[in-house]
Amino acid sequence: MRVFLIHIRDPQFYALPASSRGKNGRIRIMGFPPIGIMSLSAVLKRAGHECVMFDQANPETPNGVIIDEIRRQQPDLVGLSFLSTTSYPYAKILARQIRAAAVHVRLAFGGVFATLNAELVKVQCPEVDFICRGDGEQLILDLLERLDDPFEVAGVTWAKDGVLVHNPNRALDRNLDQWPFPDREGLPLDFVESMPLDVPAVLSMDRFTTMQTSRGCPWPCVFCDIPIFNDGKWRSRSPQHVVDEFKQLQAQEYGSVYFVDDHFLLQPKRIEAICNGIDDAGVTVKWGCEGRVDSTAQHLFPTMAKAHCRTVMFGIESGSQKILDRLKKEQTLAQVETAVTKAKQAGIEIVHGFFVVGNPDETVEDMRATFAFAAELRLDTFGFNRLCVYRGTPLWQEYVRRGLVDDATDWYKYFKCSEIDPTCLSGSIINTERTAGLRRLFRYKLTHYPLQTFRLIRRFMRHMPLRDVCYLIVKPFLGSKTGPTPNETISRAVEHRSIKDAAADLTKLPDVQFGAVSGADKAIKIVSEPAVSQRAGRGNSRVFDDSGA
Ligand code: B12
Ligand code: SF4
Repeated sequence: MRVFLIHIRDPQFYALPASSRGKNGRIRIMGFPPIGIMSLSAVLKRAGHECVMFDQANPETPNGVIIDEIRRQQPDLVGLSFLSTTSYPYAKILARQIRAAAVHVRLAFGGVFATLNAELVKVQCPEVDFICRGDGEQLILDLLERLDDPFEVAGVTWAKDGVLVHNPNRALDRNLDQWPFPDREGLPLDFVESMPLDVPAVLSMDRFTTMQTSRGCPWPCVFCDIPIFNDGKWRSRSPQHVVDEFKQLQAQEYGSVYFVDDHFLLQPKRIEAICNGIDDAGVTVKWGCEGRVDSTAQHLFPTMAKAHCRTVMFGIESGSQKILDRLKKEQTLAQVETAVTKAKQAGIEIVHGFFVVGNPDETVEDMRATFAFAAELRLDTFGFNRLCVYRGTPLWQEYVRRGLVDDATDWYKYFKCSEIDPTCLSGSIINTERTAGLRRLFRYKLTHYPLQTFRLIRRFMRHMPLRDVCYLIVKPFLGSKTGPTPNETISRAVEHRSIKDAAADLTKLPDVQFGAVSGADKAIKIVSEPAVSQRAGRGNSRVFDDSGA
């Protein structure tokens, strides 16, 4: 069968580098590759299906081109893949454009946001036939066999005769080694990482890609939906399987790879085996990963550095123990210090700290403590984002209980906590404190760690255009406004992008809303109700804030 897979993008998270074609003729995109659809494409092709991928970052395949191809090639299934709340409006618009152009094509949504909001998404987007929940590899194969009768396909939310059907969850796939490596060559694009990513993943201008060696995380952080997406479990690929993928990357001339694992540092034996395998195979691809500061694998930082691990990123979140506890982070400030110090001592070139400000119950003193703490740590790079709340997280549930969000009407929005939670500092205080904190932090770094700072800036200059380096340095000081900035509003996509005109009418198509819940199978009667999409289309969704350093 023929399947089209489309990766939906939030334009904030990619850009075309100044010279947009590499020596190999492929268009170069600064951003992360769409590893979700690349994984599914490899699975489909191995099973004998035909698969064509599109990435909204590709300037040569705007929505109009994708739609023309759908009309021309009549795929059996078109899958739209998107990660988060902020890309949902773009997915919705494209789905409506496709439906308007190709009345009979089967449409599917997948990804974290769609998984966690499946029934609501299905009701709001009746033009999408299947909302696919959780891992997609086996699911998409099963779905292709039963497009007309998906009752038996676990993990699919769909509708029969106007009644919503939420098939049972799919059992978690523990045998990740059974799947082929992602189809990285199937798109005519080369990815490089650098700006506009707030986070310098590996910091190079080499051919860049991502890899997933494990899935999930069992910790209870209140702002995170990963434990829910993965049923609180952590699953991993075998070291040999990971090393074999590294060998393939080396053969395909990738220079750097970033692990999109939620917690790579979980299992010491596995990490050691991967590092030894990389060394033994003579692989020189640089890599980076994320993990918790309480990892028991810290004695392996030297081994990782030797195996070309260049970047380790920690979710530090706060310099106030009170706030760490409020966020249920289950880590101590002492653990943070130990992890960062050990990583630097081991020779990891870039140690990055993710921080959040604007937390519930956070005071000005807590914020100042966070910047002071960040200054003293031997971090190379850091980001201070304002905490946002997403449906599916424990914090969202708390806000529902406290009457701060309405699950029925707010589910597709996301909010800076400070905009809705009276226990947070106000937006203007947070921004003022953040700017002042960053100034102090930079001054401290320059005076106390001049060599480290100089080396870092030199490294940035080597790998990034001067314009981007300057932007990276001044960006934290630019965000003094309160409330969602124009760049941060989802409506920007609907109101200001080139797809505006084509999409405007389509976003006014009637949505549907919950009617009656009928029976134990959670089937829900769908009734037409025009208000929802127009609300969404008008862009009253609040959005996010993300100023990194
Ligand atoms: C890498 C990453 C990024 C990258 C983007 C990469 C890219 N290509 O666009 C960057 C750094 C840019 C980024 C940015 C953001 N991210 Co992010 N990101 C991730 C991360 C760590 C990994 C995603 C990934 O590559 N997974 C690996 C692939 C293989 O999995 P997958 O895409 O889910 O696909 C599988 C299934 O979902 C399914 N599937 C997917 N699509 C489809 C389609 C069909 C038809 C089918 C059948 C199946 C299917 O099959 C695939 C294989 O099993 C996730 C955490 C996570 N574990 O998912 C957070 C995550 C998705 N991000 C999140 C957030 C909040 C953001 C930001 C909004 C952050 C911010 N405040 O700015 C932005 C917005 C990005 C956007 N809208 O595009 C949240 C989403 C929460 C939510 N409910 O919305 C997550 C879950 C992190 C978290 N802990 O909360 N992110
Ligand atoms: S440790 Fe990280 S991935 Fe795990 S629940 Fe907390 S924030 Fe999410």
